Amino acid sequence: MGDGQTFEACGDHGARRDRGRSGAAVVEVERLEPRELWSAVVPNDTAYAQQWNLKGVNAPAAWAKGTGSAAVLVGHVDTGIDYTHPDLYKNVWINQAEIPPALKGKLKDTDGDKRISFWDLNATANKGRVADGNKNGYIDGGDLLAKWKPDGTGGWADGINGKNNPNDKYVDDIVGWDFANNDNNPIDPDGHGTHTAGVIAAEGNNKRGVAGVVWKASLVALKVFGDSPTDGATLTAIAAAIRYAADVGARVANNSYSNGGGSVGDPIYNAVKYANGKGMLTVFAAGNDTADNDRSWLASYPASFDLPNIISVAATDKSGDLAAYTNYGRKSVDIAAPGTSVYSTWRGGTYRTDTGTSMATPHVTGTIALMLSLNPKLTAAQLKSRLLAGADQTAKLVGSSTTGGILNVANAVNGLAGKRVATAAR
Ligand SMILES: [Ca+2]
Ligand SMILES: [Ca+2]
Ligand SMILES: [Ca+2]
Ligand SMILES: [Ca+2]
Repeated sequence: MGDGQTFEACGDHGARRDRGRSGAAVVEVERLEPRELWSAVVPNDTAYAQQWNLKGVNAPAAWAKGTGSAAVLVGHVDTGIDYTHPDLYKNVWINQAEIPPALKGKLKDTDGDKRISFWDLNATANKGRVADGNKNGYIDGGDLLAKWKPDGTGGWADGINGKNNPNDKYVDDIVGWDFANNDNNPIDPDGHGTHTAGVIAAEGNNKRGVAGVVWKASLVALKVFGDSPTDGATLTAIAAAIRYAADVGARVANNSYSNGGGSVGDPIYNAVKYANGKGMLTVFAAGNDTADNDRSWLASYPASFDLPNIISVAATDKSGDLAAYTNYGRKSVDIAAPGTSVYSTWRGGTYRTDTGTSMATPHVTGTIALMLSLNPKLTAAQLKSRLLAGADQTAKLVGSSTTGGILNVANAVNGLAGKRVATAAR
């Protein structure tokens, strides 16, 4: 800390708003496969009818092809995650390096993805292996973060640093890290991070609440904001979180925050560049200031850094118009996604509607996670170019971004391996 600069979350919840820019797209378009057409999948989540945003990005057609995998790690740099939320707990990452050695050989990988996730821990085959310490009826991050007890009644926090990379300095980082308080508990005291996490990967088709863009994933909970609603996030906390995500193998990280300043070589710039070397995409909110990010004196950062692994996201409303608050930029913003009145998960196991480029950004992150679940071999450049090439260009969005279009999840997964329900020329 003490770097004298703080960042604000890009929701309307106690945070500032952003807008984007537009410019000549330098989109590398690869050969497009014949367009496939799938029948829409309608999940049974009780509040799904309120999720206009998912239909708005053609997610239901993409779900015919796949719905995600816990093998895909998604860095989540925000106010934390309510990892006990009934619609999110299974999709919180478990650091395999921090599984207590005494338990490691006893836990069964029930879905064959070569890792132990909360999906596994809550399966019958692992019943009784972990105590439901917080007594909510399922095994979640709160249970694992409890202190280790040899009799099996505690959690996994044994004070031993299981190494997850050569320079690991994080003890008992079981589900992520709190970079604001420098501890292992990234619980969300705010709600903003729980909201963006739900847009990415709320559990879908579980007869409860909402569905995420992907229904199954491993969200690496990286808390960078302080505990008070007015607290910002420091450059050093954000930079450390981005590096952490890249080091543990996340291929994409969500970043729903922005600041008026940023410079080449600052800690965040260097962290995003480091992530690029590790093949990790960073998806950033364009900002909520109704500003043109192409004009350097108005630009919002980190979204506006000129680095190849950044995707900068503007927000649209229910009518498909560019949202009144969103930043835009013909050259510096890449794509738009729904950001106004998005219903998702909230702290304390609840749900609510929120608005901002913060809410638009996780739609793109969730799409990248879905693409990776279908083909983990895609490079960061391939993921980005496919996603941008699939954008639906509309008259309302001309000039607002490099693509001048809105996210289309089905187009993004077009041509990737997966379960095909129907094919047609379009
Ligand atoms: Ca597994
Ligand atoms: Ca529990
Ligand atoms: Ca560790
Ligand atoms: Ca759900």
